[in-house]
Amino acid sequence: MKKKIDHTDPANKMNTTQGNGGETHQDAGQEVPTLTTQQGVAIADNQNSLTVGSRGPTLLEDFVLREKINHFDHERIPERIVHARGSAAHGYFELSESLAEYTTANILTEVGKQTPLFTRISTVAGSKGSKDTPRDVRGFAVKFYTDQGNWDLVGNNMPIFFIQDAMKFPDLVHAVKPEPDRGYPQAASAHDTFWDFVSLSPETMHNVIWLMSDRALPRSLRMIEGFGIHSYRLINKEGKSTFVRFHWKPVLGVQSTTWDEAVKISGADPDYHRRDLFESINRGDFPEWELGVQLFSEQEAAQFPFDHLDATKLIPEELVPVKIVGKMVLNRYPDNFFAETEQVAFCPSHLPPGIDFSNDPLLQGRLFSYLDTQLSRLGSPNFAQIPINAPKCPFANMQRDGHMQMQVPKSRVAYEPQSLDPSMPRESEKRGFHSYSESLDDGVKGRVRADKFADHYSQPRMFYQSQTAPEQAHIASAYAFELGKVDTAHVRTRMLGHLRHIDEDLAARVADALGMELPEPPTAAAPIQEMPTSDALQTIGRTPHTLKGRQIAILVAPGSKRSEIEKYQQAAKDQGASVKIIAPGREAVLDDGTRIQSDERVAGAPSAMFDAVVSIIMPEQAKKLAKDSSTLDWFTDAYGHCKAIAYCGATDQYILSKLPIEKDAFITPLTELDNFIKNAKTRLWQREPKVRDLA
Ligand code: HDD
Repeated sequence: MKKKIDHTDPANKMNTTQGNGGETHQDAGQEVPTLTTQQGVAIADNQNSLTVGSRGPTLLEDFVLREKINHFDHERIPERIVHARGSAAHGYFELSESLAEYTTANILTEVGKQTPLFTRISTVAGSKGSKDTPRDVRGFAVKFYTDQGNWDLVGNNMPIFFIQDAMKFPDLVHAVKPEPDRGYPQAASAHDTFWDFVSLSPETMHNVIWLMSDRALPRSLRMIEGFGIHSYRLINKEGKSTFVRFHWKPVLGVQSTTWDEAVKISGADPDYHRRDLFESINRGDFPEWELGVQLFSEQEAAQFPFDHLDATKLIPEELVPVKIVGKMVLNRYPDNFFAETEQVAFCPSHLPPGIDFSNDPLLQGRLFSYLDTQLSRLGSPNFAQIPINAPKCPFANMQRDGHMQMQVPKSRVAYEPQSLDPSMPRESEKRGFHSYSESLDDGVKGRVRADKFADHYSQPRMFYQSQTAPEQAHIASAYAFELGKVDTAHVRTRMLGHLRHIDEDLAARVADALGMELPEPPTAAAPIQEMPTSDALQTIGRTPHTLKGRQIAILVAPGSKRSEIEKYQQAAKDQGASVKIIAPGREAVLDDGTRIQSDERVAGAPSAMFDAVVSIIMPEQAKKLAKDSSTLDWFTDAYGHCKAIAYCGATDQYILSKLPIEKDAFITPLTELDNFIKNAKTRLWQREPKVRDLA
């Protein structure tokens, strides 16, 4: 006899989904909705298929089984061709300073107004299931549901892009994605095809050096900047245009990890950034960014030593200051990953009246690509009707039918002009979107690039020279690591030639680390200009000394002193940090006989995941842990990653003294709580050359 599953057993209860609002019944005293098919037919048995006898064949007639399996078979949709791995949150934008002088877009003119939005932050190269912490650019896409229609500001965490013309995008992406014959590497630029392409495309040099910098290794998605990159236009009531570049400045400041941390985190927690976003929003620690604008006229742009329509060029903040006009707050994690984060469709072509495009050839190509890609990804031109994509202001048009049409338009009229139905929508000269009336005299058709686009080295040079010494060392080491993974000698050599144009010292450091000779530099297409350095381009130099948004780990074990743990917990929390308790197990009995729940086991939570570490353990436990390699790595890595460490006597005697750790000002006994708190707000970068052979 077939065994029937007991439906009243709570272990066998299914989760209910939205939309199943049908019938309910009493189950163990609780109202639960009845499980139904898609047609609303109640399901009596969700555990067994319909068979002939208990051991006989399954019947084709079993519509419950067929519908369930059929839907499951089609659950996956194509992942995004780039930016497949992403995490998102709902929130709002609030304007603090009106830009009414420059634009008619309400979102930028009505001070105090809150506009709902959805923001998705992504890596670029990896697949949907790839790790959160590769060396990569981060996508920074914001969908504002403005009352004049959706505005998608689709940018990155770096203010420039790899290429100048959309024509090169498929080549760039094919070069960085896993090599097509072997299917690897995943989520990595450290391979021959990427470096082959970029070394043959000098326009990529600027974004490549950002990619080699600490900006490509964010500590948290809450600690990255965002940039709209391209110049856009703001259009005011008189139809006057002002160019604008958009910036997102994280309220927590910019912070990155070291490469070694990123590598270790990716093994310990591939979802490190997603988890951090989820946890911080759920504990009410809402990520915030200020929106900044760089505003400039056509005449001012003509004086820049570069062309602002070239997306490989940033406009230094010292040249055009960033004016802060509002704030974005992310205060709600999505309810359902697929419905929201996966199905959200950003298109740079989505703009409200008062904002317009520039002629940047990269942006112009994007205006086609995003709308197009949603068709293959989401399967229908009706993707705008999916709740996460639909505008929150009224919308109506004559577009009809198509796959998965959700609307039921009620009229005999589906065309314009018409005179049969006065309730149908009509165009509005007053409210409608007007493209900027730009007069273009240079009307010769051709595949040409502006001469001013030819300078590929001045800005990467400015970027490198603007960095602090530890950051320069990280950049040199990153080039050495990545080129060290390139098997083709002439590709490595070609890259070293480019580096000579960026900075001779950088080139020499990388060549030395690779054991290679420096080649002659290639001919530069335009003279290399000496630009003033800009502190705004640093990461370490701009990381605020704070515990806000950071996380401290306290290692405890059976017998640890509760009073000490609480003292450190409280001090960290007072400064805005969150605390995780790490222990050999998931529970431990403390000195006062009470039991503590740990957040993680030490074997599963390397110190790379935290900003500073504390150890409060008793001698017997310290002796035991001194034989555990993950505990030893915990301390060695905290030291190697230049972090503050607070230790108790037993930790010192049985663990630290056995490790290659040289005591310094950032390694303090438990009694020096204040010093630990001060140190934990930053890193002791001077320690780094002692622990790592940087290029
Ligand atoms: Fe792109 C996705 C950012 C150039 C074609 N891009 C995508 C996303 C971001 C960016 C953040 C993910 C959006 C999301 O979370 O869903 N892309 C950029 C930036 C660029 C840029 C900042 C240069 C300044 N992109 C670019 C070009 C093209 C594309 C030149 C094509 C000609 N991008 C795409 C795409 C994607 C995309 C293939 C993949 C998924 C999607 O659009 O919706 O169409």
